[in-house]
Amino acid sequence: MERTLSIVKPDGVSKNLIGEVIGRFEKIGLRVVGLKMIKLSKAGAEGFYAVHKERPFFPSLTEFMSSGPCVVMVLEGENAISRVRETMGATDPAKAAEGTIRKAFASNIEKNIVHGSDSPESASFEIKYFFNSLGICERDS
Ligand code: FUP
Repeated sequence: MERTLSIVKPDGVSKNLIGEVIGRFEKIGLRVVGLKMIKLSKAGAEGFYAVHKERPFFPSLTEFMSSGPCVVMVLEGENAISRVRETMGATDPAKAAEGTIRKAFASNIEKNIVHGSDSPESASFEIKYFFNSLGICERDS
């Protein structure tokens, strides 16, 4: 059993895709064990994406991520990290496979609707970034 952090980014929220994104994760058998809507500050977005702070796209990315509300969630299930990433598709929607969220809805490599942790280490950091233990519910089914 594995947990991962996913975000419906500000473009996904403004396109009314919160239910669509969560529904795709539920359809592949993942369980939502933590969920909330938040508006990141610029500093909050910079902290979340600190691993990318030297990249040229960092100022624009953190501006975008703090431009409107996001929905953040903890998902649980077998191989949750890789299955969320398969469901999302490639970072650049032009390279994303048919049937993925980004292929269907993303505008470009920055405004790409959804985030999912890329490793157990990043999942652990990212879940703690948004949730304490009170915000995560154990589920039997
Ligand atoms: P991903 O894990 O698919 O979200 O992609 P990365 O961790 O490589 O990048 C994190 C975010 O940075 C992407 F979702 C969007 C943004 N990004 C850009 O804006 N331009 C790039 O060239 C690469 C990433």
